[in-house]
Amino acid sequence: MINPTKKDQIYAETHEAIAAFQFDESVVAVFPDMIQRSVPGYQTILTGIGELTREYAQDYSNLYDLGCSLGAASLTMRRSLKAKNSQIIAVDNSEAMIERAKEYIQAYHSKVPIAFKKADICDIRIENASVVVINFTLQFIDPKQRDALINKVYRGLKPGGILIVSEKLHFDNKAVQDAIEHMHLQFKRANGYSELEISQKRSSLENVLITETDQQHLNRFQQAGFINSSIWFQAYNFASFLAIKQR
Ligand code: GEK
Repeated sequence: MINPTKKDQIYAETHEAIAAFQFDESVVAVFPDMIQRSVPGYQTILTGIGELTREYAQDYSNLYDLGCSLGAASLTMRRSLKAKNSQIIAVDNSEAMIERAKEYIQAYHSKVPIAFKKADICDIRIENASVVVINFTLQFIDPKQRDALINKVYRGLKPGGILIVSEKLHFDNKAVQDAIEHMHLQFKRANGYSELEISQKRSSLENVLITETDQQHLNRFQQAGFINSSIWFQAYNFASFLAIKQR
């Protein structure tokens, strides 16, 4: 059973060689602690996902949580859901994550079904959707595949449906990039990560987590067909976007 308070110490000791970051058993076991201590505003974003779901989920529709990890966004969506006869589809391509997510979610009872699927989010069908959440997962997708994924989401959304995308960002302006990155470093230090942990984690994420600017994201939403999109929340270099499909 998952222990949501188990501390992330994956990079606390010196690693001889830093392997590319993977969502394997070792990460799954500490995931709630890792994401809380690394992503400023994570909890507020989950609360916002709940609020937006309450407003925008439609009866007889699908709600998607793409890159669900342990299902935190699915849970918050389910708690806030007012729409009738809708279901949540939670997708992740890490076997370890999906298996733990299933166990984890069993602890919470609800009549709203959550269907867990182990799949690449670039390969699945999106249909009859009213809410699609991609919470800190687009950044792990090959940049060449990102346009196709967002286009697919747009096509699969019902009129009036929404897409929520949360991402780590970078900034074109070097002075701004340095200042905000420094604030994020301070956030991690304040949350107990050592210099060794921070630098080893950074190496392991290189070429795995590929950030874009806010404008790149907004342009992609527009090109996919979303007329209405904006950042609705930002903490340092972590932001969440809302895109609404016209009715
Ligand atoms: C949360 N949304 O707690 N297809 C499916 N899943 C993928 C893919 C892919 N191509 N690439 C990566 N993943 C969650 C947090 S974590 C964010 C999401 C982070 C999955 C990967 O296995 C992992 O579970 C998740 O995306 C990213 O609200 O760790 O920073």
